[in-house]
Amino acid sequence: MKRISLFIFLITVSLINVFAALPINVYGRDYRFLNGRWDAIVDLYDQGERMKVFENRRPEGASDFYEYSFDGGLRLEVPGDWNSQSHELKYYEGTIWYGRHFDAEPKSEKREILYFGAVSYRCNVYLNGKLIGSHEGGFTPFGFDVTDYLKSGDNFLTVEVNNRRTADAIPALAFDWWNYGGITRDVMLVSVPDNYVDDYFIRLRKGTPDIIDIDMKMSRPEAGIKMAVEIPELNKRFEAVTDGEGRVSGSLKVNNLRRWAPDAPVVYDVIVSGGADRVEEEIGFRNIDVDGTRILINGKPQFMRCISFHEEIPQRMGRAFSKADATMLLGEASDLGVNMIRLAHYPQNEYTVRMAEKMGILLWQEIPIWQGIDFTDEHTREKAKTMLTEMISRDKNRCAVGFWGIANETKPSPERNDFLLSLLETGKGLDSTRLYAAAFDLVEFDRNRGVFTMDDPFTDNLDVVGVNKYMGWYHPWPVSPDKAVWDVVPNKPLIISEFGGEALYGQSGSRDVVSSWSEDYQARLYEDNLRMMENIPNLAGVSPWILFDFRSPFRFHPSNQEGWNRKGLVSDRGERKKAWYIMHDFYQKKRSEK
Ligand code: GCB
Repeated sequence: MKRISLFIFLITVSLINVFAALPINVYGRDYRFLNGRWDAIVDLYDQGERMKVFENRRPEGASDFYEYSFDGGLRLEVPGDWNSQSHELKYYEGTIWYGRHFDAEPKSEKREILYFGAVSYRCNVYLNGKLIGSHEGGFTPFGFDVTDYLKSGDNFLTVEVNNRRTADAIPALAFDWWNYGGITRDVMLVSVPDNYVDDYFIRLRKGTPDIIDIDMKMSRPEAGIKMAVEIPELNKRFEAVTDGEGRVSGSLKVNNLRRWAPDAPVVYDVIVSGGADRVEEEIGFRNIDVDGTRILINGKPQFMRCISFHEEIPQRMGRAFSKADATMLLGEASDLGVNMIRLAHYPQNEYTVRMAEKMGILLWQEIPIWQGIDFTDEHTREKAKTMLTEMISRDKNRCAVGFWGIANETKPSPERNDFLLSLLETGKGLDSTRLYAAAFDLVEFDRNRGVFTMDDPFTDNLDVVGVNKYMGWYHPWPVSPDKAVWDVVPNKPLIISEFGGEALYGQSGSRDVVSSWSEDYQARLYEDNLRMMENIPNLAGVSPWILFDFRSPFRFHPSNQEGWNRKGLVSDRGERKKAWYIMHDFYQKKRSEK
């Protein structure tokens, strides 16, 4: 408990940390990776702080001794979760200290930013023995300006990582996926000019096919700095000088713009410059709107053929983090015939988002507000806002992201409503061009009316409503599937954001018995659900749960689950189940209907 309060203290310190710095689009800059094998110390009882492990001392005098050493112990791959790297760490929830040396040659005209793609779940970062900052939240990037802390020659970087579940965390105490801990995404040292392009938001203006709005910011609040956006292929250039806050805003009219769409993933090379800085980007432009119960992409209605996956490679039983991982996950999704992915249940790595964009796959990206969140806790609310801000800040220039998801399966209460409203306010303050969505599991069958309904007035605040409904799995059918009538958010687009059931690949059994855990029952469940969905009047898309079987401590059945949620259309070893083919055919049909 004490330990967690120390973390909270350090994280609070980090909120006022003068070194916190995160230039947008680190991959478009001058950087070097600090990935690789790091030394590690497992600190189950949280003693490292007291021992000052971050000082990385070695005995010098005859009476010196230290009860730790980074040398000769455990080594862990970065990026990577620790759970999949050692059998003993499979269930580990606690602290691990990561340490590594690296050489640096700081240049006087440059600033050096230490960047972390994600650390799960909370961390304190020390450079050459000094605390430089902290972060909480396992799925979003953060960075620190370490220019004044870097030495010429050898430097020692220590990261204290803790993944203990707590009631005030997001997600909180229990969630249906593996609680991977570690430095799970790229670590980079990014070199930028002294005054650098800190941020930009370049997007198509809502409701117009040809006006690109531009907002940019330099790192220093200094007037008179020239900033520019260039799109060579369109022969367009925007130029302006910063105001006293270091900001620039404006727009470009483009007559011959080809818009990005799921079946036409057009992206343009874009060069953003400011002062001595220059960042290379690829940006696509598209409109996304709602018209009654339909979702429009570039003004045309589109039925969303969606799937979800966790950021996990089941074959490796570990977190996905690389381009190769993104290729595998997106490739399997694309084979299913999707035009959209709901990235479950948290922001996933930038490789996945950028690759999806190139492949023409629309994304629903959400923060891990997943059941069991303490909506009464002010700190938790602030954390949620930070996560939302970090997610939007990283991906606001990714046209593939069409939806920001703010919550999954929450129950109405004044506190919940207030919490989610404040998230919407934060989100829309940063980006009002996308659709805001959340997924709910409150649809019930009203026996008096004989219809499926949902009573959650919060849905009024959203553009698109997701419904997770496990008919034939958690809920027996009250009427036959083709007789099911839905009256759920009738005036809005509804996406069935989850449905499905579990089956062990290769297991045959009765099509009528849930507990057969068979591919046959799962296939029938899919047939039934799709039949029901054909009659949902405001249905704008469907998303089976889930592409791959995934690891979850929720799932203890000894022969059918063994720590795996088996709702995948594809097994943990990549084998397609019968239900995969049903979904594939359905998506083929939907595609030809458009
Ligand atoms: C849900 C959750 C999802 C679970 C799924 C299940 O409603 O949103 O995270 O994994 O159900 O398998 O029960």
